[in-house]
Amino acid sequence: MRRQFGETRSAMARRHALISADSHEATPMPGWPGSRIVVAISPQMGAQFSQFFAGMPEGAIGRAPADGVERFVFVLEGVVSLQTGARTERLEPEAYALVPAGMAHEIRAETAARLLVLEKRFVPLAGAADPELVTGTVDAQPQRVMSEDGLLAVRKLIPADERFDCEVNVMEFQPGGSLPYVETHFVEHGLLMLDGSGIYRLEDAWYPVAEGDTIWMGPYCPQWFGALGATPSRYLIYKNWNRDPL
Ligand code: UGY
Ligand code: MN
Repeated sequence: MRRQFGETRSAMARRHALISADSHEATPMPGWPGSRIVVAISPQMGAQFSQFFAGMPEGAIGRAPADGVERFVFVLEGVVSLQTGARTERLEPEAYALVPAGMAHEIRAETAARLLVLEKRFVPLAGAADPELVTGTVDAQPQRVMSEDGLLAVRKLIPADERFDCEVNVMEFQPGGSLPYVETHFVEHGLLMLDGSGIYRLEDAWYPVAEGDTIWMGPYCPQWFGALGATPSRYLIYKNWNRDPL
């Protein structure tokens, strides 16, 4: 990308956005003193959640979001501790946590760290119990094959029951693997390319994408991905889930 000529792969459309790292813009964020915050997805573009990167120097603190907001944290680099009441979890790269709305907590960078953070207003479900704190690591989750050719597999990071109003999955594509069809659905997605590269179809545009790219897919954004290159591709993908659209 030739930045001196004003070029970028970042693109904004009605139902989708691609944000490549060359166009990241840091902003201050209450609750994250001293951290480098880059908001990649936000309600300002039409999303009903926010997704940001937090670059934390060693010793930096991240405080809880506003009341009613749940938070998913994924460690990209470094080590953080997550303190909720008397419980402290150590999170290393590929570890994650879903902190329910209203749960007091603090994130502390034990080393310089880089996090992906997703936040949304929790949608309670009448009759369902309150969600609990979820923590885990990607490789500890079972891998389910999703395509007849065996080239696509998924790991689900959040329990599938109705207490939870969202899903976060890691989709893993062997070279040449693809989504089996062009999806169109009412749920939206926040996506981060973790490894590899490929072509993402979003609405009527096809984009080359690679590790570090963020994608927002709004409701009904036609979507398809095909993995390219000699090594597997992986992405982390959020969706609102388990709730009636009405
Ligand atoms: O779960 C999903 O909707 C997922 N298969 N979508 C996607 O990868 N774009
Ligand atoms: Mn989808």
